[in-house]
Amino acid sequence: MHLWNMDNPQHDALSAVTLPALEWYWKKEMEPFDPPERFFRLVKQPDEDCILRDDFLPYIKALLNDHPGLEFLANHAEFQEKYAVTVITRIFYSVNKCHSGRITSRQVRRSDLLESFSLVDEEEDINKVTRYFSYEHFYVLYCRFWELDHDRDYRITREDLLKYGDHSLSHMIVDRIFDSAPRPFEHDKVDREHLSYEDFIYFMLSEEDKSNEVSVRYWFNCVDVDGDGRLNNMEMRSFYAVQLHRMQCMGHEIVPFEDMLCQMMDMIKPTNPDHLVVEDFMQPECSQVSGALFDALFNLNKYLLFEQRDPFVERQKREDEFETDWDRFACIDYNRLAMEEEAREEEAMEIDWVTVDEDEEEEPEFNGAVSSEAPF
Ligand SMILES: [Ca+2]
Ligand SMILES: [Ca+2]
Repeated sequence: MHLWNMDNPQHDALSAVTLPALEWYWKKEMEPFDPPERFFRLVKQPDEDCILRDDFLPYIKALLNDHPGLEFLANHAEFQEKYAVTVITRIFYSVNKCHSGRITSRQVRRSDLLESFSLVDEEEDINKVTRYFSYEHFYVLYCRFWELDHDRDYRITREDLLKYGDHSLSHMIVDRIFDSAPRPFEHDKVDREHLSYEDFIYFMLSEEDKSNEVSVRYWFNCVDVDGDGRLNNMEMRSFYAVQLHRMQCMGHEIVPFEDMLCQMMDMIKPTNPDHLVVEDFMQPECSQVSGALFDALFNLNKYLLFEQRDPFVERQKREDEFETDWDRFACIDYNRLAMEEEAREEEAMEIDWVTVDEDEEEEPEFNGAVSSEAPF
């Protein structure tokens, strides 16, 4: 309608779509183009040359109204909104690799957006649509954010992020995440003291799957402190020094920097042994090991796991049903959260019984005691 009104100023402005307007639209905007270009033109605003964040909203709203897998969210406007934010941010993470916040026609063409949109249209089990739309993936992302955002102002601080994954990140990488990691939106006024939920999604997707191009660039950017596009010994050594200190404090056997680096270089086999460039991490045989170097530099818990890895578990991992490390992580973490939630519910029921038995009249005072619970 907007397009028609812009293109036909000689007519009275339309307030509803008429058949001639629809035919005109089809002939002008759809018929001459192939499916990816049609998708692009349909989603973007008529006077823009790229897709912006809010352009996906009407489609996610329609999905929330019609998809059987999302029916149970019908009376929870707040979670519907968070679901939409999550799906849209995940789309930008994978499709808008340059993180400009503007998806171009070329990016649509090189992405799996069309397949994902048509899959979610056909597939009744929303959790099978692991690209962008899975409810379980949303649940995991949002619960993890909720756990850290204890004051409920919808943003997290450096202190909060240090608690992520059982305090697995070093303070040095947390500072770099806040100071220089890519952010999805609001580029002109980035709040470097906080991470929004959208920023957190970028962080968490990168943290839990270090084997794809977007996450490699995310972490590379964080460790490349001088920004020259190379990871040199000094940069890696300074991150590793913080890890060494933590290993010592916790009484773990320490691995000297040179030994760690030597082991990593043997796996990554960079073109130039003096420094690493992003392309070194992108070699196909490298995708499963490149994350190990990043973990060695800033994620103590994962590095210790890597050091003690069990070849049997490694093989199982390679042969399981999951396409990506993120899918595997999200499935395991969803089950963990669901079990915790179940245990909490059982506990709450027991408390209820006790209250009813002992002190029936005071029961209403229990309201409000649930603020630390997960949001669902
Ligand atoms: Ca907060
Ligand atoms: Ca550098």
